Amino acid sequence: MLPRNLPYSRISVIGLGYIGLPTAAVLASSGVEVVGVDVNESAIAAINAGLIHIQEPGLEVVVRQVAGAGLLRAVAVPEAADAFIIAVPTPFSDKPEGQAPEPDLSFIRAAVESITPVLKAGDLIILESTSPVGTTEQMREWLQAAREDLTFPGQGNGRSADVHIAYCPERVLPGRVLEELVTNDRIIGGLSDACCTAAMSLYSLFVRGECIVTDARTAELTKLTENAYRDVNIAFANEMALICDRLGINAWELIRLANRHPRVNILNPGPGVGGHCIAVDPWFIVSSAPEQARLIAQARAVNDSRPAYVVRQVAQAAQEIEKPVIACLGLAFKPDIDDLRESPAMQVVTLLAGTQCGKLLAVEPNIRQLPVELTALGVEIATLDTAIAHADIVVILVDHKEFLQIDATLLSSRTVIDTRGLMPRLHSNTDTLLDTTAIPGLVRDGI
Ligand code: SAJ
Repeated sequence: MLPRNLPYSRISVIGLGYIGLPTAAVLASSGVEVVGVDVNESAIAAINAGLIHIQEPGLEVVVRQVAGAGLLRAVAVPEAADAFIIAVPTPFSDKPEGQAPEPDLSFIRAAVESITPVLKAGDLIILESTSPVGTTEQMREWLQAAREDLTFPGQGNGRSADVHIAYCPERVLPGRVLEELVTNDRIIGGLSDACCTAAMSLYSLFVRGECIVTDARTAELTKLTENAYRDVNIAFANEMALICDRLGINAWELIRLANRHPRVNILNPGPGVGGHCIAVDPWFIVSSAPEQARLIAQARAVNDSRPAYVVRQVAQAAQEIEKPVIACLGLAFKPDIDDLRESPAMQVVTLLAGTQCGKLLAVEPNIRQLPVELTALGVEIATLDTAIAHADIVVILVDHKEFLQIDATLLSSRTVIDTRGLMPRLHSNTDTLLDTTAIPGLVRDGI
């Protein structure tokens, strides 16, 4: 039986990807009817059968329950609803060298245009997609142009406008989406106070964190700031790793010691920053304020230079060995996920294949098949045991949980290039120390 007094009887979620589908499922499990909309026919079919087309722990169980109970349906064309949540991608379009990439709002625009025919007075529209400052206001202009019969907020009619509009960014971490959707605080940026109130009542259906109200522009920049902050901090760690390499100091040890200070918390260096958020969102700030966002742009450059740096280290090690076999451990953009998109590990393996410095074996416990682009380059997929057994050089690109179980003694006769600081964690398993004298600096071995 449906709970009584729900503020919205039907909510539509436009875009059923990594954010939209979990949001739709969690909303539906609060008892409200949810209609999900997507352009991907196979995703629609899967969801209606209670299955999922993306990987996220625990999601399939929830989707199966709510689809089975008739609370979640997926369709291709939007239907009338009381509230619409837009969760579509905002990629950036590449620009010539030296210019900041520009955000591409075409998916948001298409989503807005798809709901205009079914929009009615009293509806609420929420944008969750990461967006440059001003997008929510731009959305209002598109809506107003398409529906002159309705009034929209922000034109001196905030309280009385027919339709409410708010920007409420998603902030969940892939791998912990179901938990973070409920427990994270939410920023609610309305185009008017009434919009904030309307959006608040929607999120109160499932959010147990605090909902904090602001205006739409501040909410848009808050989301971008969070990811730019993380990018800049990772860039600092990556820059310290470079400095350590230069000075012959172990970066992991350095960071561990510096972090013993009560007000220092340096992040981890790595082979680069992957995923669809942290490596992208800072550009939305840079493109809005290029003169001011100098540190943010520089951090992007530092992080983007990491894969090529790792490749140079491997190529140098390979020169010392005749016909080397190189085992690349991990392809995903971070640990314990199967997502290879925008992955620095993929970039390293692809660039390495281009150097033809040795035979490449890739180990990725979270996928069944190697991506065709790597197969085409002659890279072979291997199990962890086989790869280590045959390798002259082992390149650790992702700290997947499977790799934490590696017997460190098996690596003692190999050159190890550890981009994730995994080696010290192995040593604590085995109490075995490897000979690192041939391997200066951070990236060659993290001991
Ligand atoms: N990374 C490092 N060193 C670190 C931490 C991360 O090199 O110390 C790398 C990872 O290996 C990965 C990349 O950064 O390649 C990004 O991973 P992540 O775990 O930092 O972040 P995402 O992209 O999975 O999720 C981020 C989160 N944002 C923040 O933590 C500020 C998440 O909360 C957002 O919802 C998400 O972006 C998003 O959708 O915007």
